Amino acid sequence: MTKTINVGLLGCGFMGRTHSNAYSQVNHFFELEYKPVLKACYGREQDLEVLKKFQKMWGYESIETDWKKLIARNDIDLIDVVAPNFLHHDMVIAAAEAGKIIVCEKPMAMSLNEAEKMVAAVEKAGVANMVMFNYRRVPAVSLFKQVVEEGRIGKPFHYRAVYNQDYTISQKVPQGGSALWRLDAKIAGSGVTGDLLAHSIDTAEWINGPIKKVVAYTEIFIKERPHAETGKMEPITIDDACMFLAIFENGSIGTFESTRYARGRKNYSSMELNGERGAAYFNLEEPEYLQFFRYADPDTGNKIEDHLTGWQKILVTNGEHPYMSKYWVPGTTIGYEHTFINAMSDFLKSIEDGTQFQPNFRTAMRTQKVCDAVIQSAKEGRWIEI
Ligand code: SOE
Repeated sequence: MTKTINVGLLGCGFMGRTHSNAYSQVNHFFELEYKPVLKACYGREQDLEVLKKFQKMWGYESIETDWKKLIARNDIDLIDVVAPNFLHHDMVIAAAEAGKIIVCEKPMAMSLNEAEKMVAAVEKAGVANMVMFNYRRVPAVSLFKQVVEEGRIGKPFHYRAVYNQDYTISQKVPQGGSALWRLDAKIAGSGVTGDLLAHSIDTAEWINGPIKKVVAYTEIFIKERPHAETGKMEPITIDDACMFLAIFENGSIGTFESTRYARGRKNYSSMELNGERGAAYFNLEEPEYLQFFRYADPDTGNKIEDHLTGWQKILVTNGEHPYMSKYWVPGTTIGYEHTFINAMSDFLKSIEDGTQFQPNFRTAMRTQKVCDAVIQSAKEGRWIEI
């Protein structure tokens, strides 16, 4: 029997669209006991026209311009927080106190201090909770994790993550407003560290285990930008670029790099792990491929003697690949939006089975802890233990 879950969405921007699409599509591809119903969405009074357009396009039954009122509604089961970062803390705590299921977009908070309070609230309420780190659910990234778990990489030595974009190079790009709040530290918390490297850190710890310590350098290339709402020049306080070294608990060492000034790169997230028995590489500009280098047999550890030994570029679209049996036929690709659908399916299944979805708030708090340590390290110029 299908049970409905009534969704209340807090925010109607880019992430509001990706999450709404996931709720609409998930039951078309995955057989689940639960079916999300788009019950209500929230936007600010001053954005009423945007909100109404959003409601119409995605088919929400109603709108609210007061998020507290939306959370208080008895006909809402699940609160999805896709508002700018500075609102996550208050919205999540209110949703937990109201006993709602909670979905929250990354980064979960502005700081570790906020994240700790959010974890305490959701755990006290005992509600199902997830933080949307959608890139774990790219089939090729899930396959990357599987390859590691199967022992095909062996003892890991190097982890290398990059997450680069190029949309802030021009001095004319303003900060703030509904489109560019990610450049305003009061709204976003941090720059590329929370917005982009949070993804890389989540995936890295999922694939290669906990990070023990970090040392970082951040840069602000453009020191002042006009504010989108006032037109006034204001100093930039977010990190435009960030690089850090990481030591993992398993003894491997990592490099992480992120910038919004990498001319030519739009959403280039890549990761490579080099181990004793093999290596794996993924790059979001070719999301349907996983690259794998097989050096030794995972069972015996013996070198595979072969004059054709080299990198394999695996097209991750077969039924035996993660998530792919739910979509089309081998060789046909899926896209960015499916990473959210896959995550939503896993979340609904975890509610059905009574298990903990990963990453939940507690797991995401670790990523927040690493992000905070990275920012602190860049400020103090020293290694920080996690
Ligand atoms: C920023 O441009 C952004 O939209 C991030 O906020 C998302 O998390 C990332 O997946 C794509 O880029």
